[in-house]
Amino acid sequence: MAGTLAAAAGLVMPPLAYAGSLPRPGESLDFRKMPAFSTDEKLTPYDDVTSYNNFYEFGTDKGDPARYADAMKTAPWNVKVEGACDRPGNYALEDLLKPHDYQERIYRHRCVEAWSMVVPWIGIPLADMLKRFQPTSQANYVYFETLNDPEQMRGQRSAFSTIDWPYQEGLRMDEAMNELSFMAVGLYGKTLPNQNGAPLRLVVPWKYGFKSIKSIVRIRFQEAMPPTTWSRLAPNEYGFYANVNPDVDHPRWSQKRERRLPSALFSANWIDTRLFNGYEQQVAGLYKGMDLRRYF
Ligand SMILES: Nc1nc2c(c(=O)[nH]1)N[C@H]1C(S)=C(S)[C@@H](COP(=O)(O)O)O[C@H]1N2
Ligand SMILES: [Mo]
Repeated sequence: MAGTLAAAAGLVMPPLAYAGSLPRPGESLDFRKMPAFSTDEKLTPYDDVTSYNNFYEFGTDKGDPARYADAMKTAPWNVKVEGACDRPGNYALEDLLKPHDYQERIYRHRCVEAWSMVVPWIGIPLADMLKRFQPTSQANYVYFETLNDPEQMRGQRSAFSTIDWPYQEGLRMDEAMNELSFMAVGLYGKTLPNQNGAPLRLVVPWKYGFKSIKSIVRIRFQEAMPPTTWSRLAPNEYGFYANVNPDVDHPRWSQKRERRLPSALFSANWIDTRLFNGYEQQVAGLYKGMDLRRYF
């Protein structure tokens, strides 16, 4: 009986390959290059992008995610959409991605720890995805959550972990709808390696890297500013906004410069950090009249 139903629903047929469908891990993606969202800067090599990571669910060492993230199962993958929107639901990843064409965007990525990379991401504009859920006028903020599964994520099992899982992030609605905000499914032309946040991760290039939450399983539209992992852990060090700003130092180090990867710690390739990570033209308007020292 179950077999008959599955056959009737087409579930036993091999899935057809079409633009926008979800390819298998490590598979090449079809995408359009986007000259308006690119840079002349040298790309950080694939090996560095995929072996020097922050993904505390798998440990705090930069090599831990590449070492351990394969234990995470990324298919099937569902994303719960809830809160102030007209189209809430529990969506299969394929259905979320199906209507969209993939773009390549080459963005700078600036970690709050003062290292940076240049990454060719593949994905879709966040605004295009969020609009489909029809957020209501109550939706002032959008909240994101990472998978919480200690069996698959050894960092969540660690007794030394200070993070209250799941990892949480959020954006003001106008930030989320900005043309730069991006939902990535791949990098370097292929689906995301697990250590980079497979199968779906946010990329917000004018903000410190911790805003770019990985392996997303929940999206919620809400009226109030959501709690976020790092601002809860150390509110005097990490704010909700987390805009890259060389004039607002971290309490324990300067943010004026950054170490561009690849670079060894002691023969480091230091460059000046730019306001909004060099994306001032696209995003400065979002913060007009706001004191960036107070709203850091
Ligand atoms: N769920 C989750 N998302 C996360 C993190 C994390 O620990 N857990 N680390 C953040 C930080 S601090 C950075 S710098 C980027 C790193 O992304 P990358 O490893 O793809 O370069 O992921 C961000 N997203
Ligand atoms: Mo980071």
